[in-house]
Amino acid sequence: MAQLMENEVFMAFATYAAIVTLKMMLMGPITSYFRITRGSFSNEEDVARKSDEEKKKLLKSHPDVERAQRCHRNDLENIVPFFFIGLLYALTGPELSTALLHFRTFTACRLFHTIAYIGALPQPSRGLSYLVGVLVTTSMAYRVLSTVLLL
Ligand code: GSH
Repeated sequence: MAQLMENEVFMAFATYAAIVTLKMMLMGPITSYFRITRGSFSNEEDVARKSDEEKKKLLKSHPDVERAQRCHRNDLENIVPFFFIGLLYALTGPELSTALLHFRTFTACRLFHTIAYIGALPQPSRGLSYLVGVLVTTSMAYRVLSTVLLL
């Protein structure tokens, strides 16, 4: 582990993996914020102290809460694969500049995807950020597979 931490590509991966993981974790508090400000809860116990009339109003979905949840799910669909593929990719010994290009592009794409999704920006902004992120992960997977298959 100590040896890995001296490897520049692995250090770069650890940095960007931590950034996108923290970004994904931020979706929880963002969803909570929308729940509280929009008055939208899904569990009886969350509104236990309210009157029956208030409960009826609060126990309903809200488009902003659902949007934040979809954004969170999309992060899971993309950041979890980036984490595993990126780790394997870092172990294949790529050039630092190429690795940084992959990690930075993916990170920028996921940050922008969240801004586009939560801000409801016009398409194809969100679609493009998603697509470029997928291409980055696919490119890293290609390097992993070609390295392993040539061994
Ligand atoms: N699970 C995704 C979906 O249902 O849309 C697969 C395709 C995807 O991730 N598309 C991007 C997206 O932001 C670009 S359009 N989808 C919205 C979402 O996952 O809620």
